[in-house]
Amino acid sequence: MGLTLAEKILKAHTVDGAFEKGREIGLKIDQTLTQDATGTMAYIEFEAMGIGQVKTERSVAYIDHNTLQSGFENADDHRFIASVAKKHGIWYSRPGNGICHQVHLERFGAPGKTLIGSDSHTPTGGGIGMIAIGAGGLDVAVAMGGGAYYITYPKIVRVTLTGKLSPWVAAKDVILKLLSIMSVKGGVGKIIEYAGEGVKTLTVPERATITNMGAELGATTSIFPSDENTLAFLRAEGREDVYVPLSADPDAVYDEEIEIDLSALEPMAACPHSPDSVKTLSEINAEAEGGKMKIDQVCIGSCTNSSLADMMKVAHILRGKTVHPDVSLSVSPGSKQVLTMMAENGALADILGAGARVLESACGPCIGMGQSPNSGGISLRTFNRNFEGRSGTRDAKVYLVSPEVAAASAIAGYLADPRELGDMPVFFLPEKFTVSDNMITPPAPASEAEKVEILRGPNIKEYPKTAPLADHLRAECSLKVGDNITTDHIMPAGAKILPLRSNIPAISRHCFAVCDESFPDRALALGQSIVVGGANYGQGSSREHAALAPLYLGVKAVIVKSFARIHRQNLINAGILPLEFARPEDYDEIERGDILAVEDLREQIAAGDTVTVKNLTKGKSFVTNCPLSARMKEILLSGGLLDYTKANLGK
Ligand code: MIC
Ligand code: SF4
Repeated sequence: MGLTLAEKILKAHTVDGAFEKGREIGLKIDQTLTQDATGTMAYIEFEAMGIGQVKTERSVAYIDHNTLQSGFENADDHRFIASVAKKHGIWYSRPGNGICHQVHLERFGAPGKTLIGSDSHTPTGGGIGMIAIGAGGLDVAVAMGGGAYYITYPKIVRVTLTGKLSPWVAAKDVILKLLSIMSVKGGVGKIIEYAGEGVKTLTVPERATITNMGAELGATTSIFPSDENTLAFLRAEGREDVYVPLSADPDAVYDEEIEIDLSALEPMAACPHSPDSVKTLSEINAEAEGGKMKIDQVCIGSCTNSSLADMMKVAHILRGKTVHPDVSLSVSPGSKQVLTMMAENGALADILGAGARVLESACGPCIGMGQSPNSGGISLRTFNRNFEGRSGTRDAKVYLVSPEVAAASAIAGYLADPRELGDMPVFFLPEKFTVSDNMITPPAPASEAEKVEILRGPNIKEYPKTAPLADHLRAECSLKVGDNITTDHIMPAGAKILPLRSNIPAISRHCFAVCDESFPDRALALGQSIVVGGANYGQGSSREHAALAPLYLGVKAVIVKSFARIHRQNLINAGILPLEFARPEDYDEIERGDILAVEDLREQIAAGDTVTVKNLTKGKSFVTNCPLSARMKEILLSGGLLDYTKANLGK
């Protein structure tokens, strides 16, 4: 039986476990990436493990999230990361060089390699045929130390693309379509593999938009074959030497198949507050007063849509026009490379000429670092997430759209269909990009690593205290939340909170702020407690802070209907019990304030896949599922991955 493309790469990298469906496999990781918002913690953990030089082929530390520097905290974190990188063999991409996923695709990614990154949009690398997976910082730290990265052998979904995109319909519309089919939880435990004739019609930046936003499906990763278009992209980067052609075997067997006819797609938008709330532009406008949805803000950029090709289309639409007086338009190109080429070819002048506010090449508004909309404002963004509150304005309404829709709407002042603009210009990728790696600092030679001093600021605090799993647990339910709780609910980001990413005691004051501001005080007062939630709990970001803040606040277990992949792993890594109701109805029987208890917890974990919980307040018991591999059981029993790794280092 033939193998799918994903299976070929996974198989070639499996170093632990049997390569069988549903089993846990340990993967050799070729490359890692971190960004600054998760990176400080990842490097604090890496240091705590006492590993010298990284053992990967390539590890890169990017600075792209926290670049406002409204206080000393960000600058201190950057200096810390730069010094750790220099000492331990990690390449350092300085602030201003661009968004990690865009720069990694341009400068380091390679077909057939494995990459894990402490950011959920790491699957962007699937656009050039990598197995690129988002993970918690601790998992990345372990991989940098040469440890395997464990996943459950995923289901493989074949998405067959036929036809060709019509003018003004974009790669963004392909992934929005898939989100409308699969939903934000449809990809959990799956790899999305693209195939079919339509693949050839998509360039690498378009493929990367699609694999990037595969994160919103909850998928483990997404991948495109490596072909002529991959070669053209790598050649333009001066990196054709890493090219290898890759595709699935003709007789590969898939667990699920979906077909999308590119020719049948039309411009769409994801409506507030979920990336899978997808409607066509005409459907949205039809619901608006006067048949046109007025807008207040447009933001173009983020790791989803900030390539040169995206920017060229935007420049074309804006050329000679002026942004509507009621709209604020910001544009953040994905990398220094993109911005430089826009400056060279005049696109930047077109964008500036129209009155756009050009921001630096970084995540910026996507993570709430500035550009929060006005109260109740309507914002069109080319980003990948529109969770409630993420923009920094609680009652703002964020719609996710393609750069074409964004630019056309910025001029019109309402949600506009770019197809009304007439002929679409054909934009060919240049044969050579303007390449300069002068903002990427190489590490010190291993022989000089000893001498490099690690520079820490006062905001950088240690990893929270952990303890081996207790034998008996008795704790109050300190919070009960509903379905689709995102990590932006659990541990919000934004300009005020992001600078605290290396200070768990301080950041935990904001834990669950979007749902219940009194949670941190209540949890601390209780000493230890349990959080209860609904389906797809922890979707979104890879931030392990969504586990570390609860750990610091004394959360011992989280009981939900179902978990998102990365967050569940982060809970295990932090030593917090991830339990799933065996009967979803049991969720309804628990109230905040109920006292819950688990007897012989260590024994139950060691013995099987279920844990029985007693609700002492209601006088009832219920069963929860907790399927864990033998390795994961040991991690939980030891009090988390850090303790487990320290104990097993060198074994
Ligand atoms: C995000 O898009 O939410 C982030 C910010 O990039 C996160 C990482 C983080 O929280 O630092 C992600 O997607 O993993
Ligand atoms: Fe940055 Fe936004 Fe991409 Fe996250 S999704 S890496 S915040 S640009």
